[in-house]
Amino acid sequence: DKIVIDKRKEVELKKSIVPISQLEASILFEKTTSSLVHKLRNSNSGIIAEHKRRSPSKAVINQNNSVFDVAIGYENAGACGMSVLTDGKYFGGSMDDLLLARASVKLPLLRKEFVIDEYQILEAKAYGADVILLIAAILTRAEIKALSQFAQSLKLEVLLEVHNEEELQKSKMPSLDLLGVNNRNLKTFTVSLETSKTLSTLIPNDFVKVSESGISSVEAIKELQPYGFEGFLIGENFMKTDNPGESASQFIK
Ligand code: IGP
Repeated sequence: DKIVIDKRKEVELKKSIVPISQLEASILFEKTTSSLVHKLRNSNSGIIAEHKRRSPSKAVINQNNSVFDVAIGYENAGACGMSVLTDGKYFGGSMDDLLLARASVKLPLLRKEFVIDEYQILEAKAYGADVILLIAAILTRAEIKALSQFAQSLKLEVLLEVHNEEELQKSKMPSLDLLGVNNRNLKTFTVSLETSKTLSTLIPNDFVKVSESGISSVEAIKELQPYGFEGFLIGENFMKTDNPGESASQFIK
């Protein structure tokens, strides 16, 4: 996988210039994290709103809004959490985006990244994240176990993303907090909410179920709720508009 090779390179380069001791020295490293699980279970919007400038499937989504305006807009709209893409090459994001989001809002923050190494988890913590993403498609069961336990030891929550039954069966373990079903096929980019519906029955109830990608209407959420989904990760639908926060507030109201 091209992206995993890129990430290994990126992590090795970063390790050589920003040692772990420096990440651990960040004042954010001492901050108590806030729970996305708690937010999703105790408020009604269920929305995890994403900051996303572009993606491999769409070259331009948003070039104009600053991350702090988007973050504040999402918080005011009543989102339960915010997802911040930190990958630069494919999504135009950065660690600075995460830091600025952290400085702007109290919402639980998800570092949206292709995590393959503990270093990225320490980095997430040092830049103010509350939750990390692990993607089953690019990790072995042993890697998911080691990375999720490491994240939890730092009081970060873990959202594990799957796209099919095989990935789900491979990944089920107690060290995960949220289980996300990605409606987008990462190879073909086609989106179908049926993916969430089909996999929902196979997800044990001890995980908070999150439906990710391609959600563009309140009706879609109403359709997914009966399948046990409590979290809805939405990016493009908000970010493609001139005012993502305002779009989220109309969606949530
Ligand atoms: C958001 P959308 O279709 O609302 O913009 O999707 C989110 O689910 C998507 O960005 C995403 C993603 C990922 C991005 C889901 N899993 C893994 C990068 C890596």
